[in-house]
Amino acid sequence: QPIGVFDSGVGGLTVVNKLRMLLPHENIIYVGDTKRNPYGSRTPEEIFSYTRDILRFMSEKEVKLVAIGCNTVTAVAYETVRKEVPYPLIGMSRGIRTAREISAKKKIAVFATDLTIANHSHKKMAAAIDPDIEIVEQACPALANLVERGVLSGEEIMEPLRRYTAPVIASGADTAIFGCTHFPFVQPLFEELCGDTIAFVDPAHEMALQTLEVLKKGGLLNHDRLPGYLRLCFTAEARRGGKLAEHLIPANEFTVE
Ligand code: DGN
Repeated sequence: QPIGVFDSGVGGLTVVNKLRMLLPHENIIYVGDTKRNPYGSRTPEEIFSYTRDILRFMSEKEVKLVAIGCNTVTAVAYETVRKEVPYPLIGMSRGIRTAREISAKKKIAVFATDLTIANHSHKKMAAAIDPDIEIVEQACPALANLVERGVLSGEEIMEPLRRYTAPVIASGADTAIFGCTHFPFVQPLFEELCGDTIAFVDPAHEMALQTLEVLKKGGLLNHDRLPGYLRLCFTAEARRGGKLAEHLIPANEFTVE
């Protein structure tokens, strides 16, 4: 049985990437909702409806677990929809635990979509883990869409990135979390702008560890010695999705539908 992973578009591929490193024998079905992207500026009702559509599709594919590769869906819908499905549903990790280990100042920035920032979900989780952590929230409204369109370098993306990183640099945060799964695609650009002062955390790593743990506990690990397959499904423009996937995953290792 496969694992399901989904996102509003290509962002969740950064999660697939980490999952495949940690769980190379698992089969993965990925759904990128490229038709209805971006989710970051949708209403909560729309997010619920899209999420339920995708989870229905995953049920038809008889998945044994679904990992949500999208912070926006996790922030808005996770707590409700997890009770509606017969398999374990894992929300996108917030990366707070990893960031806390790294941050000497306990001053941690979060780059995310408008909707995720408006939800303050990183702030809430940080407060629950360690009240001494200070979270600096930075919405990046244009960024997910640029990455989605494959704009991974040049002035078109550097201009908004400079605007988003400047206040975070000024805040003195020493660590930053990618609070949107599209953003690790452009980690080198973030690093170019933030110099050596900020360390970046991709929460997909925490999430992959959590997935491993849930599979193990449920006796659901695939003990096949063969490498797992990866099937990428996009609700529109499958070729574009497949092209971006090549940035992360060796080209001949997946099929696109
Ligand atoms: N990749 C998604 C996230 O992590 O929030 C959302 C991107 C989007 O649709 N704007």
